[in-house]
Amino acid sequence: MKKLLIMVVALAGLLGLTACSGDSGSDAPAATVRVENMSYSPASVTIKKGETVEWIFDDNGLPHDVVESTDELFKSDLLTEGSYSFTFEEAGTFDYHCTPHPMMLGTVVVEE
Ligand SMILES: [Cu+2]
Repeated sequence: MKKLLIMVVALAGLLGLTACSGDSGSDAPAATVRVENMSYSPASVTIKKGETVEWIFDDNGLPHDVVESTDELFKSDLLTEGSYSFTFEEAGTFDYHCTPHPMMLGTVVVEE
């Protein structure tokens, strides 16, 4: 009986942990860009000021990065997997590219 109680408590703890980690709330990205097949997909996203874009790297081990083209406002590491996020605090149109593959181009439009 005592064993069962411990199991229930452990299970509740596990569920609580899961709910907590899944609830990233206001930090959840407003737009997600997949970096795959030598391109950004979608190549252009539109968000509002203060929102976050998340790039997910998944191109069969091929390394890519995400670098803002005018003055490197944002710049990820070269990544073969995982993700990179940037929160845009000002409105504008931000073009970006991939360092090893300059033909890979993307745009983030940030509205007021
Ligand atoms: Cu690339």
